[in-house]
Amino acid sequence: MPRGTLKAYLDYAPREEGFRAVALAGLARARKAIPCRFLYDQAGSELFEQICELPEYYVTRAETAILTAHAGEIAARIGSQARLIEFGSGASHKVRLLLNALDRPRSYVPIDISGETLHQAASSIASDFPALEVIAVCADYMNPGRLPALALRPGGRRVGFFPGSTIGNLTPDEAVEFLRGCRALLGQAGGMIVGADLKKDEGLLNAAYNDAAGVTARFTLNLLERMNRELDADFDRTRFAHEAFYNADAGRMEIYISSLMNQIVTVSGRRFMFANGERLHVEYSYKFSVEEFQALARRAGFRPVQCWTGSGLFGVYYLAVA
Ligand code: AVJ
Repeated sequence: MPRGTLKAYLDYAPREEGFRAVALAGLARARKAIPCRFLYDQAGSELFEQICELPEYYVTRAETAILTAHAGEIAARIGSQARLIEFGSGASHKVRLLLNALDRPRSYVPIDISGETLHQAASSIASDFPALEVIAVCADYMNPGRLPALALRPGGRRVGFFPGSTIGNLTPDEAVEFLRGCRALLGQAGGMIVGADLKKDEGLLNAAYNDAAGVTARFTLNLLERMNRELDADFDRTRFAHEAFYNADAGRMEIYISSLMNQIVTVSGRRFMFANGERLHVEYSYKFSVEEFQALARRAGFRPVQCWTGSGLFGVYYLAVA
């Protein structure tokens, strides 16, 4: 095997006609909704990168600070010669903090649906960590139970990595389902490192999703432009607004596109009515106390081992397969 190159690139991406079918079904519902994964086309991914730099959006900085400050302790928990599997690896930035701290990691398996980004990121990791076996898997990581067992179950201890509070996009029941799938993939001796946002002052939360520069609004409303580009839709984005607020009872941020007037929009030749003030749901972002998140992990068959919270804004959890 040549060192410093990708060992394998495996393509299990669904041959998606997906966006059109899912968007049309979501717009036809009594409560209109489109799943948040469709926010991340090229433009949306670039806008999300900008969100991560916003003064109000503490999430990425807080998690990176924790991974940086505690990389040694986290690496000690993971142990030597581990196989690291990242769910939704994107540009593979954060994992470098772990790889630098780990004792002789054996392999890194980034899983991401976005093939081009995945290939670039995995190749770059492979050349920067020549002793590491890098196996890139292009697939929908949200169904870990259905991932190709052979590629993902190489010998050695397997540890999952799921940073970024992406788990907060799922409802608690969905998150438990997801973690159960991970557990099956990781096997008996396995473990999991998960980043999940903490509950905190509502003012801070609302500011983080309603930034003064309006980047988050552009990110949300890009979904309308994506429908215009890809689904022959005729949304006028000036007739809609980004709306984000903390729902304290449910413990989550709720993000919507709301209609500023009564209007009819055409998508793929089908007409949809929006009433003034009607909302199209695009995202939940759940916030957990340490106890809540650890209870959720237990429901999924994990034993919470340790949690790092840094300055108290964010939680990084080490979970062992129970
Ligand atoms: C990428 C899901 C963690 O919920 O904070 C940021 C997405 N949406 N601002 C989050 C997001 C609006 C983000 N996650």
